[in-house]
Amino acid sequence: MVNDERLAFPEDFTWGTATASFQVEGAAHEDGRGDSIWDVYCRQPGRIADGSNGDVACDQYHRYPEDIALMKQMGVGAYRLSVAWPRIVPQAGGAINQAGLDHYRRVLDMLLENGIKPVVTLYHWDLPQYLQEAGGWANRDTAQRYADYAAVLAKALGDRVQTWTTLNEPWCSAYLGYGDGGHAPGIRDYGQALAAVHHLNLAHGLGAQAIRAELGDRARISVTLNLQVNRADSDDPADLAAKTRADLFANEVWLGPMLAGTYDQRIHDAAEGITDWSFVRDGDLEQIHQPLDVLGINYYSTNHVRGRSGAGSERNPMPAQEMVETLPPQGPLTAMGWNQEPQGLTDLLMEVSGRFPKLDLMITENGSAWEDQVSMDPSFPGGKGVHDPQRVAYLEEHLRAVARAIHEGARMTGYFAWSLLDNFEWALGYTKRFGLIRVDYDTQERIWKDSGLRYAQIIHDRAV
Ligand code: GBH
Repeated sequence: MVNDERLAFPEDFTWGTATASFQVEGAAHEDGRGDSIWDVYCRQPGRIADGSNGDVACDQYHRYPEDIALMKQMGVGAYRLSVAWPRIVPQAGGAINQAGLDHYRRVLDMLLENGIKPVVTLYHWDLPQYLQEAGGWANRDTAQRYADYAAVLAKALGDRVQTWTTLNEPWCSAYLGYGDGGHAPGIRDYGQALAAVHHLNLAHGLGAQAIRAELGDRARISVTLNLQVNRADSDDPADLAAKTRADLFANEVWLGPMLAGTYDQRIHDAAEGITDWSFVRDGDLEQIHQPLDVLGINYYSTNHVRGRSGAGSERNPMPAQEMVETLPPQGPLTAMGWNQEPQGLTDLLMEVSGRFPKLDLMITENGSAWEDQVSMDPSFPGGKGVHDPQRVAYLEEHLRAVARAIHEGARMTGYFAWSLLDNFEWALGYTKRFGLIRVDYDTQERIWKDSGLRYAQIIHDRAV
């Protein structure tokens, strides 16, 4: 067992929880909000496991005072939330919806009054539908529309927000949205997926510049990536080549342009048969490569790969992965079917730190889904609660993994647990629960779980 010292966290470490607009807000047709690609996707039969949608979700649009009070009780110092683009620019033409901005002003004011720092993501997957009708992220113009939207937010909310995150997991937007179709807009076309990769990179760069132009050094600019920890099954050259190929398309397509101003030549070569890369124009990489104040990393599990012998049937969300075989995850698995490998988080943080030693890092999401049950138990606030020992263990083990990375020199500035609340888990609807606090979807009641109480204790102790 590691000694206590190493499991303590720095005094200025940020403890937070995270959510995303479409997953928690509801109020989908209120105050002038337009449709997002997820509203439309949810209406297509068979897309969402339980046939649900985001119309009500956790109703946080109306219940944010209660949720902020819960965070205050938990002792968190920061809340990572996202702004719904279709609330701010609901229709084609670019007119700004004042009611949308007013809503976020009220939320941010209440967070600040309660001593909770907002960390605002500009884009967590809810693209306005009218932009998808013009091609979505496969269309270069979307990056420019995104920059316009970023400028509006910086101007309207810049006095209340210091830390801005341009994009959440562009991996999912590009590959699940356009390569696989399991996320909105439901397109299955590797050529469009690669165009989306580039236009998301461009959006990041243009958006970062728009925020900087408005707020200068007052803004801390970040992006959140779900960097994949790919483990090769053996030292066999085919297995190592499979890992490299997965790394290139999962991680290097973002890290290269955003942090070093370049696409690795191997990415171009590997995707030669899929696209001619004509969407990458002169000057784009300079636009994308903007100073970053902090890199957000979302981490859930690891991915084990080996070289594929012969043509496989499984289709990877990422292009150019025919040589990559993804191995079945080894248990015990979470309710998502994901493996648990806390060491992967330490390894990832050390690898990123080694490559970008001056860059501050934060975990912008980490958490787990389990089959929760409510028990009547007077020891919980409210007289009932959820005993979720697996989520408690996952939380503790992953925080220890972060602490080990800090001890080894990683510049870790904070940790945001996914999620404050159970919420709309995308294509899985309301069937998977990640919350530290349970949501009863019939009554919208918030119910404490052991994990939420344990997190409060960890924050209080600054140690795990
Ligand atoms: C995050 O995505 C999201 O940011 C958040 O909104 C979401 O609720 C949360 O995590 C929990 O799911 O089998 O090839 O598709 C998680 C992103 C990326 C994790 C893909 C699992 C599986 C690879 N995920 N990954 S694949």
